Amino acid sequence: MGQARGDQPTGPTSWQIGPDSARIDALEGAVIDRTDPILEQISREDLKAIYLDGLAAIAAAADLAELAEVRVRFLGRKAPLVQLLRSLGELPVEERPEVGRVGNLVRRTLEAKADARERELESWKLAQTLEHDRIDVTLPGRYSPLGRLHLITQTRREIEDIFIGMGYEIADGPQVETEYYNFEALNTPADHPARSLHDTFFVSEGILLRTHTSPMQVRYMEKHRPPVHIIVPGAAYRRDSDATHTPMFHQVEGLVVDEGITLADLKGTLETFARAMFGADRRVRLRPHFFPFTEPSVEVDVSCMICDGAGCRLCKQTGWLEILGAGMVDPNVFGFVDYDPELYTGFAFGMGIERIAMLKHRVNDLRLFFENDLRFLRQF
Ligand code: 2NM
Repeated sequence: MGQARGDQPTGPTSWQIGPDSARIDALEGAVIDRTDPILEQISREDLKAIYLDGLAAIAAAADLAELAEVRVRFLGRKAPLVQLLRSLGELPVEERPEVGRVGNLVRRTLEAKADARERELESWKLAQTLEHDRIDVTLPGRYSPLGRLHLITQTRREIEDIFIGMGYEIADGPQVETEYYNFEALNTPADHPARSLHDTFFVSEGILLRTHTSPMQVRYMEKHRPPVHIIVPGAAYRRDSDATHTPMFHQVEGLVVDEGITLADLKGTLETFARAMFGADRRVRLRPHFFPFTEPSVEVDVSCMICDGAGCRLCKQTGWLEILGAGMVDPNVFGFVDYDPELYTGFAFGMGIERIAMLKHRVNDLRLFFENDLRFLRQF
């Protein structure tokens, strides 16, 4: 009990008033205030000691947990004061009224002091919390730079949206392929130059990085019967590296197979695409070409979006810009996927996303797409 009197009290009063002396004043005021009217009413030394010790301990309680202990020590069931009040019957008859009255007064007073101290500690704790958790809501926010999609991704999505609008589905598949899907099933013979180590990245015997996304179209046809309307976007790889070729590039290939599909459907489809991508005034022309997997095959030009066909530097005075390759699917390809070439015809096309993006956004160097220079990327 006496220990509280010797302890240096810590806590709230120093925050409220300032230096340590204030806390000591608070404690000593409670302990040695000889003018406390209650003291005059207590004649028994033990009650007086309990009262003074209690006052000191309450004043010295530095936090709510300590105060709770003090309450148990002075006011709990086993506290000497409470024991004394409970055993009044064992005292001499003449002492009972005095001990009962004064004891209860001491108990009520200590309870009131403890309650007051509790409120004080609570407001101190709140003030501490407020001080500690203080934030300055007027500070500027943290800048977090906004990213954006790479121009190739933006362009890919734009192409996808146009074909989705025409009822196509999007399919994608592996970038590491077998020679069968990449060449064989696409009617590309073993002696074709594209199949040489010189032009294609081989991973191992018969396994390679796809040189176009067409192998996925073969895979799709194996699993689905006509009608087929798909586009296959994705990366492709060729052993090429110069101002207009990078070893990895991006493609969107399209495939439509059904009864009665003709070259006119191909031309109408590509015209719709070209106008959605490059402007409503665009015209499209087909020039004969050769691909192993289509017959006939064509290269497709769009009227120049700069000069509208008059001739300018972009179109090298021709009025036309090549945008993709296409053709009617070779019946041999249908043979590989068990489609009846007597029943079905189809068209296919393939475009480079980089090329479309360069034409649409007047990008003059393919390598800009892969250098990740923010000065370039931020422009789109
Ligand atoms: C092109 C040009 C022409 C093409 C053909 C096929 C398939 F799987 F149906 F045979 N897929 N893609 C094709 C046709 C691709 O890219 C310039």
